[in-house]
Formats: sequence, structure tokens, C-alpha cells
Amino acid sequence: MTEEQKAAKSQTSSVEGVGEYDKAAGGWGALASVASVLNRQEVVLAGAKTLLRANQPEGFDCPGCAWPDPKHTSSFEFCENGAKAVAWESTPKRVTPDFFAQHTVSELRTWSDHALEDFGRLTHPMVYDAATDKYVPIDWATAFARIGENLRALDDPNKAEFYASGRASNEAAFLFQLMGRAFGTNNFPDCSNMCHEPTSVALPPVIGMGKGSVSLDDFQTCDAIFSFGHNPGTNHPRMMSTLREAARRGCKIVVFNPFKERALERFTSPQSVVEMTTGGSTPIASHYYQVGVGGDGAALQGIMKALLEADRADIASGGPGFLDRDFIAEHTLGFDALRAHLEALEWSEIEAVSALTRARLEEAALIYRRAKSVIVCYGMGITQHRSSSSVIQQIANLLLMRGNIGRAGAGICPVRGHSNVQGARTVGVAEKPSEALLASMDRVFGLKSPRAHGHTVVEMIAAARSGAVKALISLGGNLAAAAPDPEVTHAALQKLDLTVNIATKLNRSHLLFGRESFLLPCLGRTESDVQATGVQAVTVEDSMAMVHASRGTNTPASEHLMSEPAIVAGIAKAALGDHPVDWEWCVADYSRIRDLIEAVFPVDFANYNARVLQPGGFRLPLPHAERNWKTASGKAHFAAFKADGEDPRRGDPSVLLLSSIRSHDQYNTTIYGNSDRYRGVFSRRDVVFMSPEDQNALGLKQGDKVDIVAAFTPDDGVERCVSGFTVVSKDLPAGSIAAYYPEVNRVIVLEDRDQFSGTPAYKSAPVRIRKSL
Ligand SMILES: Nc1nc2c(c(=O)[nH]1)N[C@H]1C(S)=C(S)[C@@H](COP(=O)(O)OP(=O)(O)OC[C@H]3O[C@@H](n4cnc5c(=O)[nH]c(N)nc54)[C@H](O)[C@@H]3O)O[C@H]1N2
Ligand SMILES: Nc1nc2c(c(=O)[nH]1)N[C@H]1C(S)=C(S)[C@@H](COP(=O)(O)OP(=O)(O)OC[C@H]3O[C@@H](n4cnc5c(=O)[nH]c(N)nc54)[C@H](O)[C@@H]3O)O[C@H]1N2
Ligand SMILES: [Mo]
Repeated sequence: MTEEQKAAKSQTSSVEGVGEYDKAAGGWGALASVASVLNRQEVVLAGAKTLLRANQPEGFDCPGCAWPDPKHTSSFEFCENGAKAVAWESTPKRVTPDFFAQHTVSELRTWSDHALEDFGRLTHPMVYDAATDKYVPIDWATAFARIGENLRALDDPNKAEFYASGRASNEAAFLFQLMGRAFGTNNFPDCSNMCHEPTSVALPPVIGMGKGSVSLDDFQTCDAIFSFGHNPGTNHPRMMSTLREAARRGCKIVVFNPFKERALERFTSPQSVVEMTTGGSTPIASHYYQVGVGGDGAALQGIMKALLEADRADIASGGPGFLDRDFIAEHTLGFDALRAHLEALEWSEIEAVSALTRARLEEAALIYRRAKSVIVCYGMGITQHRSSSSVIQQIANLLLMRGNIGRAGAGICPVRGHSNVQGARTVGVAEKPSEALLASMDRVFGLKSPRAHGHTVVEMIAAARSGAVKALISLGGNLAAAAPDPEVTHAALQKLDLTVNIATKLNRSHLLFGRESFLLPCLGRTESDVQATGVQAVTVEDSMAMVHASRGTNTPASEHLMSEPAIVAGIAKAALGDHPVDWEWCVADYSRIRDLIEAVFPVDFANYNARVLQPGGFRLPLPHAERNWKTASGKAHFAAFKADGEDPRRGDPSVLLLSSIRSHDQYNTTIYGNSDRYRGVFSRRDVVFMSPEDQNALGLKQGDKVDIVAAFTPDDGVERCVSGFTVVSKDLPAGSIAAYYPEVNRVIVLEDRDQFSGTPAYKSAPVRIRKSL
């Protein structure tokens, strides 16, 4: 019996596959789960050996997440979900031309996301054949030539879109954006647009930089870590070592999350012999606040309001107060306006929206002010709402009030998703490029880069829907399944004339296209990449701006694969000839691409090729970490909260807010398996988590089958609904419910997004629940 079956069996619940997980996160359960994935993917010895090379100096960067490694030189650090990501890629299973000969595209569309990817790695370049409704093999040269012809036939370069998912290396991403810009467009919709885009747009105006300011070292000296809306036990398991060490030395860990996430409560380190052999674990959160979905802006303002009230009282009684007044005076603007804004807020409003009491928020404020140095970490629970950008600015405000940015043990820590999502942005994959980037590109390559901004993901979908764009080249990812509102998105993708997917595994995006569709299989991170001058390494940037090399060692999944840089170069040459570079020359030796990156970013990437060879790589400059504020005024800014979007419930308290989350057994749209161990769900994903209070109000009980319906039907008049979900009781704030992404994307309408960044409000979809018929 597997660990999961045992756990499921020991449950008291009468609902199939639903129960409690009463152990700490991590531990033997994590090891057992890895063994089971390795087995399912038929990864035996090769996979296990591959694992040992993850995040090693001579190995590859783990494709699992963007959390940094201790100097990227440590001994092997076990990570359950990193292991799954590696096993998923290094599987011996193959999707060959024979597979495609057996299944029409129409048939494949009826398969689940799990089933599509589970067949293994793509082996040959393929092209869609409308006559048979099948993908058929094509040779690389012909594929490139036809793609080039299609691109050249567009009467406007802005009719093409260049989508990137955050796994591509700096080298691949740089060539990709060079190709797009030389082609004449800034249409670079990116997975970031669905992820940490609010971080990238909200932080530059207030602290001068859209990246985190902390390094791993800061976690060793901070006195408190505030964690908002991220689930590291599942999504950044290596972060658990950092949190565990902090907790063990007495650092306060203060969590804001509607769910009681097990790993944030207690964790057994698979690295700890003592914990593993004695069944022990380490409590992680010292304080847990179950904030209502979408309530973080109110909670943060409540903490700041409480801090100001305590500060005023302290000053009145002759104390020094609790703000860093010197820092505020020397480094910031806008404090008085923020103070006035916070003072005018009603506690009743803060309590209603945050679902937390004034007393609890005062307690959080007390922990905050008692800590000398504080780090705030946050993830998708913060970035995927209607007012995410403004909420992130409240995080910056809170830190600035006590000078908690730009000194040891303190700072802001957006926890990024894809392993190189930050790097791809750094090297130019940006739909709203800075003038500095474009000027530099023009200088180095003799281009006249377009100045008009390009499309984000949501804007791209709207443009495809209206027929304004005709071609989509995707460097990885699964846009069709990741984007909101498949009702609209899928139809929009099916209006395109040209679809090109550079991918490792088959997914839904490869099945939703209009006329011509090419499927171009590429090497993965774990595989050895040999070009004309020999074996190549690529480089990536982690969540803390460390750039380091990654070198795969596995034999490629098929002899027909090409590397991502080589595929981009192939398309670029076919579309643009040798303009503005000799693409083949670049790809023959990736250090030439790094030289070009250095030429475009001479300060950040100075001596790129030499420095990346240093153990652990090098850190990109982070001026805000040195209190050098790259804002228009040269100061950091306090920015009062603006509810950019309307109230998601539109004033109707009976509307529930649905947060769409990841299970423990998935990587974004890649579904490894159907369980979510820590939340007590086994072998199924068709569940909706709901508090007993909401169930009572709706006359429901655990096990009932329900439909989830978007509360507000979009302009097209078509109701957005998903059916047959089973109610599972969870300790959640009333009015907050949750279910898995991407199954519920249908009820996330395109209009529901952060107004500033365009990021879909995946974590607060207004919905109603009705009993299934
Ligand atoms: N194994 C694995 N690793 C991954 C990924 C994966 O899918 N699987 N995805 C990668 C990517 S691209 C990303 S972006 C990251 C995602 O990593 P996370 O940021 O952890 O993303 P989620 O799992 O979507 O949800 C985050 C947490 O937010 C909480 N939450 C939901 N709504 C709210 C809210 O309104 N307020 C607050 N405070 N909390 C809320 C949820 O309960 C959950 O604990 O992980 C990366 N790493
Ligand atoms: N409802 C809801 N929707 C969401 C989210 C949510 O929390 N809720 N999260 C959003 C977030 S944070 C993100 S980042 C997006 C994710 O959006 P994407 O990044 O577009 O999606 P992924 O699922 O990560 O892409 C998986 C595919 O990438 C391909 N792939 C894997 N490895 C490689 C590689 O090395 N090279 C290439 N070329 N291809 C590779 C495989 O074919 C695989 O099928 O989804 C977003 N969508
Ligand atoms: Mo992400």
C-alpha cells in the first residue's frame, strides 16, 4: 500500500479520497511520494542519478522553482517536488510519430491535461495535417522555412506574438526577444503576466526596482518573517530548509493564508537524520492568520494602522515611538499622506474585508515592531487579485515604516515561480520595455526597435479574439490551459493562422490552433546540449538575482531534438535572414550570446562569461538593497492603497470568492498525479474546499456535488460554470472557497484582473455555488 493509500484509508470521512493528513509536511511521506512518481514515470536508475546533479556546480539548475541555493554549491539537497519535476522530464516514455498517427487532434482534445503529458517526451518536429486531422513528421529545415514564410507574409509585425514561459534560459530568452524586436514588435506576452507581474510594475515606482531586495543570508539574521499567500511546502520545498532554520533559532514566522497549509504549520526535514528517525518535526509558523481571500490589502493596512496608533501612544508617553523616523526623513516621500489615509480608515471595514479582528491585527503589529529586522515574503495569494499591485505597495509601505529595506536581515522577498522567469525578463522579454533597453538594443544591433508597447497575455487573447493578431510563437509553457476563461481563450487561439510551440511534452496549447500548427521538440534542462563548438552551458537567474550556469548531462530524449536557442535561431534565420546577427554563429557557442547580452547590459552583465564560472555565479546589482532608490525622485515612496478594481463581490455579500490553487502533485498545468496529500485529498481533483459556515448557509454538506458559477456573466452573455465538484470541509474564513487550477479557469473571466498589471484575478473569482442536478 502506498503512503497515500494508507493515509486515505485511515480517514474517518465517508467521502471517497477525502480525509485528514495529520502528520508534519516533508518527512517519509515526501520520500515515498517521490518514489511513486519515479515509478509512474518509469524513471529508475538514470532518474535517480539525474537527481543528484540538480543544483550542483557542474550540474543543471533544478527546473522546479526559482528559490536560490545556498551558494549553488551545497551538497545535494533533497526536494520532493524538484524530484518530481526532474523525473517528469527525464522519463524514458516517448511521444513518437507513431503516437500521432494513432490519434487525431480532435481525439486528443478530449484527453485530460495529465493524460496528454503522461505519454512522455516529444521526439520529432511535427506539423498539423488538416486532411487527416493529425500531426505528421516534418524535417527541421522545412519546418523553419514554412514558419519563416508565414511570418514574412504578415502585413504588420504586430500581428505576431512571442509568448515565453519562464523555463527558457537567459540565452534562449535573449535570442527570442532579439528575434521579436528585429521582426518589429514588442508583443511578448509572458507567463509573468499571469504570475508576478504586479511585483514588476508596482515596486519600481515605490522602491525603484521590480525585484526582491533580500539574499539568503538575510534569512539567517532576521527576527521575523512575514509570509503572505504562498505555499512553500508544495511550491518551493527548498525554502522549507530556510524557514525551518529560522524557526529553530527563534525567528518569528507570521503567516497570512486562508488555508492552514501543513508545511507552514510543521515540517519534518528529509535532511535531518534526527527528525526522520524519531518522527520529530519543527513548528514553522509562530503566528497564523487565516485572512479572507482577497483580504490582504485590508490586513496590511490594519497592521500599519495599529503600528501608527501604538507609535502615537508611545510618543505621547515620552517614548521614542516605533517608526524609523530618520530613515523616513532621509529616504522617503509620501509618509504623511499615507498616515492620513490609514488614520481615516474604519476598523470595522478592515475587519470585514480581512476577516481578521482588530485585536489580531494589533498582535501582528506588535510582533512586527518588536522585531529589529523583518523580511516579508509573498506569492500568488497576493499577486492574483484585482488590486494586487496596490497590495504589494502596502507590503513595501510596511517595511519602509521601520526602515526594513536595504539593511541586513530585512527586505522584500517576492517568491517567484518558474526557475528562470526573473532572468527572461532581465534579458529583455518584456512587452513594456524601458527606453534604456531599446536604446541599448538599437545601439548594439543597429535596430530601430519599435517603441509602442506590446501585449500582455490577456491583451494578446483579446487581440486574437478580434482577429488583430494572426501568429503565435510559444517558447515553452501551456498558454491555453494557464490563461483564464477558456471559453474565450480557446476560441481566440483557434482563430490564428500560425501556431508554433517549442516544447518538451504534449499539452493542450498544442491542440488549439487555427490553420497551421508546428510542434517543435526541444532539449530539457537535464539534457546535454552539444553545438558546433562542443558542449554548452546555459545561465539562469534565481528569485534573488543570482545568475549561475546550468549544464545538463542526460542523453537527449531523442536524437531529433534541438536546443531552445537553436530552434529560436532557426526560426529567426528563416524569417529575417542574417539580420541583425548571424544566428547560426551565435548558437554555435553560447558564450557568444552571453557576450551580446553583456553588450546590451554592460553594467549588470559585466564580464558575464568569466563571472558565471565562479562557484555560485554572481549577483545582479540591486540598488534598492543598498538604499539607492531608482525612482523618479531618487527616494522611496509610500503609496496609499487604491482599490484599483471594483469590489469583487460588487456589494453582494452572498457572492463567494474562489481562489484557484495548486495541488501538491502538479506543476502549473502539468498534473503529475491526482492527490494533494497535505490537504487530505487523494486520487481526485474535482473538489471545492469550503468552510462549514458557508456550507450551512447554502444548505450543503461535505460530499455534496455542486456547480461553481461565475457570479457575473461577461458581456457575451454566456454563463461560465464548471460542474460536478464535490464539497470538502476545510477550516477557511467564511466567504472564501478554493479549488484547483486549471480545472476552474472557466469561471475566471478575462475582465477580472489587476488593473495596473493586467494579471488575472485567479485568486478571487466571484462565484456562486449551486447543487449539481
Ligand atoms: N511543485 C510545484 N512547484 C511550483 C509550481 C507548481 O505548480 N508546483 N509553480 C511554480 C510557479 S509558476 C509559481 S508562480 C509558484 C507558485 O507558488 P505559490 O505562490 O505558493 O502558489 P499557489 O499554490 O497558487 O498558492 C499560494 C498560496 O496562496 C494562498 N492563498 C490563496 N488566496 C489567498 C489570499 O487571498 N490571500 C493570501 N494571503 N493567501 C492566499 C493559498 O492558500 C496557497 O497557500 O510556484 C512555483 N513552483
Ligand atoms: N487559475 C489559475 N491559473 C493560473 C495560475 C493560478 O494560480 N491559478 N497560475 C499562473 C502562473 S503563476 C503561471 S506561471 C502560469 C503558467 O503558465 P505556463 O508557464 O505557460 O505553463 P506551464 O504549465 O508551466 O507549462 C508547461 C509546459 O511547458 C513545457 N515545458 C516544460 N519544460 C520545458 C522546457 O524546458 N522547455 C520548453 N520549451 N518547454 C517546456 C511542457 O510542454 C509543458 O507542458 O499559469 C497561470 N495560470
Ligand atoms: Mo508562476
